[in-house]
Amino acid sequence: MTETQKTWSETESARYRAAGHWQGVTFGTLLRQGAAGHGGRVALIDGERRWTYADLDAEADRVAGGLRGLGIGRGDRVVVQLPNSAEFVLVWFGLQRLGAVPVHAMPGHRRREIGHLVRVAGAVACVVPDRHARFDHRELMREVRAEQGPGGSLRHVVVVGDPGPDDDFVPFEALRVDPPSASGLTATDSLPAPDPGPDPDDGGADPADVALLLLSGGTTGLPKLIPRTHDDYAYNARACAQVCALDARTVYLAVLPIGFNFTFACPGVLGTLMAGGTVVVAPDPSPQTGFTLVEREGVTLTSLTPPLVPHWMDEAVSSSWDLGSLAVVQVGGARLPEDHARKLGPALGVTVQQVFGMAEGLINLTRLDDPEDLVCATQGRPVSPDDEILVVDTDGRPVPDGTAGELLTRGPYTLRGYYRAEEHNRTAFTPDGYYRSGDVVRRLPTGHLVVVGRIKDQINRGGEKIAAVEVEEELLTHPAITAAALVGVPDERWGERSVAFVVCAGAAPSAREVAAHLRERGLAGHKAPDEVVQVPGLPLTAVGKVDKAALAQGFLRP
Ligand code: OOB
Repeated sequence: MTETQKTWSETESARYRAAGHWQGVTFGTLLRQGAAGHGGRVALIDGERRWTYADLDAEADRVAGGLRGLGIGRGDRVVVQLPNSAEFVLVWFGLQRLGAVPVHAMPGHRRREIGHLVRVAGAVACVVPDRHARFDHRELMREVRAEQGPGGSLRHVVVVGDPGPDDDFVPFEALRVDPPSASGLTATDSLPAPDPGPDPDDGGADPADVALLLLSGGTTGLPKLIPRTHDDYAYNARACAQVCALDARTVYLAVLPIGFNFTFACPGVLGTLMAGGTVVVAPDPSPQTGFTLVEREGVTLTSLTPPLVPHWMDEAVSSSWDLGSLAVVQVGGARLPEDHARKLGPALGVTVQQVFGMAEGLINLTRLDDPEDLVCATQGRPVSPDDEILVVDTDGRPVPDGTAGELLTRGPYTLRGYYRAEEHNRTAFTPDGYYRSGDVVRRLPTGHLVVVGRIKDQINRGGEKIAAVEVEEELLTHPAITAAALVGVPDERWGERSVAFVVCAGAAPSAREVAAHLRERGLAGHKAPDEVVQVPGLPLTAVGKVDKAALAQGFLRP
């Protein structure tokens, strides 16, 4: 297939290289360098299991050996749907070692999302847990495979844990094959002996190649894929690490889903590993689990979404945890109420950092030495001096600082086009390459941005993004529903919750029934509306679009 992936121009690329942003090093090589530089230091901790940099490097080789034995190589896409565990990191670097491309799925994704990702990415394999959160991912993979049919791209399913009765599901353990160069011995092995790759560090990948595919929050049908290159994503992590002053003493606790861009590279897992620090994986986001790990491992940095903040504060003040090592807590993904921002620092004895980022690229951080008012009342400023920001009115004209407008951005780590989405790319970017974020912001003279709203048709439920259109289309497949609009309304706990306004000939289904229907359709659970409200008809704007503002307002004044 000929691909016309939109990317940076030669001039821009040269500029980003000259500035030192793009360093021309792939992730496979970065890990090798890490092992050479601080091989004996602890890189990764998951429960009782620990990997030094040297271990992680050797493990990446083993995983790569097994994946190569399956025929996976440079440029191949592999959907990785793993919960917070060391295996995510091992698989990720194993793929990087081959120049293959992980697609970051979320643990909550179901048949619709995973099937879509496999199709759009043309994925050759999926890596899943056996079971997670009382859900059997092998069952999900059987369904996805059946849907793909014999002509589909999917050739392998790798299962971390028990592969179950399907004899063609590959157990992750059997995948770990020592490369022939290392010892001449193979760890396990019914699998064919691996061929040595063209380059043992990264499968011969070019730093300008796509290194991973992230998921967009989405405003259209199903999630779009965001191509991130080695050069751009390494810079994303490094620039964030610099702002956060990471070094070899950093101990980062991954609380949010590890495949989430925030957790993985802002600075997160990658930023910490690139600084020679230690990553600790939290199996769940509860403050009890988090604080236990802070005490045990001396965690210095972590990141949360706003709905977790009150729980973490309550636990910190009501029990006697020793949180002395914890220096910085980042909060992002959705708007953090200013009041919570002010209380969080004193409650945990930490410096708070607000993070306004997007999988598409641009990351804004408040600085560790910013005055309290900027930390608590803004969502930070761009991490790179070469991030270009425009705040524009509805005609696309720049507005003065202090005035609200849509945020447009381009720069050294912001995409120029979604993956295989030419049609969508025509409207998602300006002709000169700015990404239209759909966020409404005010810029202060300091460069800090305040997120004041959104023009994209998306609901942000405590950091989890829901594309209204996607859910509306699914709601219409319910036999009782003839018209539907999904609207976000303010919510104490989530910041925003989703309300489905439905038109029905008879009685409307309950929220429970709707949730069951959407689950049946294969949709991730967080997309089910929190409430279902029956209306006689959907109000329209002057131009004939559904008037969501009116629906939301009517909801506030019952
Ligand atoms: C992060 O990434 P995504 O791709 O899940 O969502 C991006 C969108 C932004 O366009 C904005 O609408 C919203 O999430 N958002 C915020 C926010 N952080 C993200 N809205 C208000 N305040 C904030 N602090 O959510 C993401 C990626 C990397 C780092 C952090 C968050």
